Amino acid sequence: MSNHLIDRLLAPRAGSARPLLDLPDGGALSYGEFGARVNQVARLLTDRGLGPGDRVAAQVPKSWQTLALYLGTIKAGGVFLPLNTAYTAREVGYFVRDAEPRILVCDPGDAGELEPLMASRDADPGGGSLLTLDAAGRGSLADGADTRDTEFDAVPRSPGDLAAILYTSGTTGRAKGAMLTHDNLWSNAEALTDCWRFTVDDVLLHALPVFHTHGLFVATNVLMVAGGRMIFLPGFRIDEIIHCLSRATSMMGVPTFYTRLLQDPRLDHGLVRHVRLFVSGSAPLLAETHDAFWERTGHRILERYGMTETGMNTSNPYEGERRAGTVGPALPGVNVRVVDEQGGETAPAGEIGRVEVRGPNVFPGYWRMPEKTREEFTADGFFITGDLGMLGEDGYLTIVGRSKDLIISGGYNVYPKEIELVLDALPGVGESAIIGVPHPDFGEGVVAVLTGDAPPDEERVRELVSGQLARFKQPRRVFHVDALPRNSMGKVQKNLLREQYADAFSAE
Ligand code: MCA
Ligand code: AMP
Repeated sequence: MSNHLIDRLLAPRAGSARPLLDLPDGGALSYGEFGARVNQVARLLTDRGLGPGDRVAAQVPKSWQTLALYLGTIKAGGVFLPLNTAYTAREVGYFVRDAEPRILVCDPGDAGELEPLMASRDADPGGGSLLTLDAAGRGSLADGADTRDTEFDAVPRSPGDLAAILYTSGTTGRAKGAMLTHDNLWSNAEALTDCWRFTVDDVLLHALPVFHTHGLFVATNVLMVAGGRMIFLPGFRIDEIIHCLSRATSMMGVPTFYTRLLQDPRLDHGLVRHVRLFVSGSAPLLAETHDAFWERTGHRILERYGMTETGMNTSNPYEGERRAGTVGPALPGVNVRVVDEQGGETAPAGEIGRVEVRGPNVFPGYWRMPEKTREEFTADGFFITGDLGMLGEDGYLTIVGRSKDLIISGGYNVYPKEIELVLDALPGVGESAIIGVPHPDFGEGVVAVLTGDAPPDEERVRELVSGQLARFKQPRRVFHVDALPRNSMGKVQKNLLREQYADAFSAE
């Protein structure tokens, strides 16, 4: 038996001198050098007791060593569990208790705080389940890998075995681990490489974080399947992006990348003369952003639609019309349908309903949550996305809203319930409602509306929640009201609040 993902993603270019990564320090790494590092990491993890199906959780800054950790884990038969670097120790604690990783890798600066989480697991053979990796790619993971053999026989894994778990928060406030199989990742990478025409000649500008599907699987896997190279940046810094764009052939980003680029006078046709493709996703790209980018650069941004649970589902075409405001037709092999809101009949073309998907990209379920998994699939095997959309006669999907209570801020998902639970427990707060309203940079910004005898002001709320919630989830505006508006069923009318506070960020 083979290792399904590794055999397809890495093995074809094992030992190759072809460049894979251009690094921020000016260095570069070939496929062969990267593959050798993956082997060293796989060996280290195995020596530390990692067995098939064991989880490796990682809350580490972006570096090429993070990518080696991702594929080293999978090559060693493990399951990779990346965590947003913005999460607090309290948030990480939940994931560790829920997923029970064999190994946790963190920034050396966080080791003191996170060590107790793993202390109980330290009786494992090889000892020491906490490893460290910093932004420069140094730490005990790197030190341990340095001395290991550069050869490693991949641990056999079949298409249906787990390769990764990615947590997504839920409407109940409790995060769920989406289990992704080797074939979920492989089938999606293969389809996208083909649809978007990635080849060995591609140079992808990679400025996304590598703890989410977009930056980790879509960008990285696609480039590796194609045999192309990546300009691997730690994050989105406009000067660096402008500098690197002149030698890139492609970029993948969230809408904020594009609105920030448009604000920079250096963006013009000349700057992007080598670029053949700009891709946007993770949040809605406004038609006005699409049009403005076209006017400034001559490029029509290709918008696609996906989810953590499903990878990518639809994409505007590489050749053919890239229609602003739509996310294009279903990818080959993926079934997308829109059903009426009661979940009954397929909605006629042009009518709004629930978006449901089925295909090799769709995850098998949530980690240790069989009930929740059952609720989110239909009897005929479609995953209920929680998005509302409509399909045109020609198969183009338009996402018009969400039935799930979700805010997307700069491409990060924020689930109101999780924040409301924290705010409701603060002294002086009666109850809280969290809403998302238009934000000029992040698309949507988080606003809290509070009731109570003496509710805390904006600054105090920030202080009180800082150890509990990652910064991107914290309310950027706080308003006080006597009572929250409710309908006759007693449900908070968030639509009214969204209207009332629609201009909360208009001055930014
Ligand atoms: C940073 N901050 C944010 C966000 N990012 N606040 C709200 N929303 C955000 N997204 C806060 C910081 O805490 C800080 O707050 C201040 O903003 C500046 O932080 P900084 O690090 O300088 O921000 P940045 O580097 O400019 O980041 C903005 C960003 C970044 C480039 C838009 O958030 C980003 O790379 N987002 C991409 C997310 C992504 O990859 N999503 C894909 C997941 P303060 O100063 O007040 O402390 S979805 C997915 O994978 C699905 C499957 C899909 O379809 O793709
Ligand atoms: P996540 O759970 O972080 O993977 O976020 C997935 C959600 O992001 C989807 O269910 C959509 O609501 C949203 N999303 C992703 N891509 C797009 C897009 N191109 N347009 C609109 N919404 C999108």
